[in-house]
Order: sequence, then C-alpha cells, then structure tokens
Amino acid sequence: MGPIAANTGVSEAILVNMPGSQYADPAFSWAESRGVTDIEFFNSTAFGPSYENGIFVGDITTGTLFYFEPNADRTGMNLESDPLLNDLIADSDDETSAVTFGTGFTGINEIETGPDGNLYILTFDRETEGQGSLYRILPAGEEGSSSAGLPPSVPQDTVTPPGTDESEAGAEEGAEDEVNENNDNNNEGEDQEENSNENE
Ligand SMILES: [Ca+2]
Repeated sequence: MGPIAANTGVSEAILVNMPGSQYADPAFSWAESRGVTDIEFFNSTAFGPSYENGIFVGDITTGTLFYFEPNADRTGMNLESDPLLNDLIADSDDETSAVTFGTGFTGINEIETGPDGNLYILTFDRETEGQGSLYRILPAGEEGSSSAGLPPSVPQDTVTPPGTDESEAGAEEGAEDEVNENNDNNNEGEDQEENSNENE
C-alpha cells in the first residue's frame, strides 16, 4: 500500500515483471481500503479556475467524493507541501478529511463531467438491491458572473443533492427526501462497516 518504498520487505525485484511492463507507485493511497470506482479529470470551468482540470475520485464503500489538485506538470497530486499527505497515503481520518470533497453518496460508481460543465455523480445502494441516484453538483451562487471563482456548494458533512431542474419549485425538496430514504435503508455506520468487511 502506498509507494513501494514505504512497504517493509517489498521491492520491485520481487514483483512479477511481464515483458514490456514497468512498475509505478500509486498516485495516492488510503490506509483503509476504499474501493475506488471512478476518477474524473474535471475538464470544465464551471466551478471556477481553481477546479479546472482537477481530479475527482469516488469510492463505492463509503460513498465519499474526494478532490485532488494535480501538480504543475500533471504527473501526480499537488501534496508536496502537506506534511501529512506528502507520503501520498491517507493514514488517518484527518488526512482523509483533508482530501474529501463531499460525503453521503451511499456508494459512488460513476463520476462524469456533464455537457453543462457540472459534475454528475451516479450512486449505487447495495442495501436496496442497487437502487441508485444521480446527483448534479453545482457551483455556489451559480446565477450571475459573481460566482466565478467560488467553490462548488458541497457541505462538509452531507451532500444535499440539487434538483434535476433548478427552475422547478420543490425539486430540491424532493431530492432531499430521496437522500433521507437512502439513509434510512442504510442504518448509518453499522451496515457501512459490514459492507466494507464483506469487500475484504
Ligand atoms: Ca499520510
């Protein structure tokens, strides 16, 4: 887990090396297995210039959306100046939080940049035989040019999904109901933990 040099007793020499193959360290790792399902390079200016070409990552186990800024030559994550994350491993909850963009997605299996430039998240709920939801992440205060440069509106703890049509009154309320139902079916943390055990 993490860069090979961080693993005692492991070196490239003991890896099976297929002809023409080469080893590369992971760009980032989580000490606790996450089940990463999708990586989206955000080719959009919808969230302002600081998020353009940033990297969104989602996991199926905890339904967490992560965000990483690529380094200047786009060969890895821009974490050099972070004393806890420059080892490219999220070892603790605090380190995981530092790269977390949003939570509460049940289980993420698809992230896409939409034709409108916004971010779309498709979820999968194993507790309800795979029922999923499609979320659209919008920039904060998207109306008017004053929103340029503002970060997207995603609360730290729980994502409130936007309605599928913001011009439709009550769309947001309906979306919130949907999330509440999902949470009820999830029984919060206990089942999540069972799920992660099943995966390992
Ligand atoms: Ca670390």
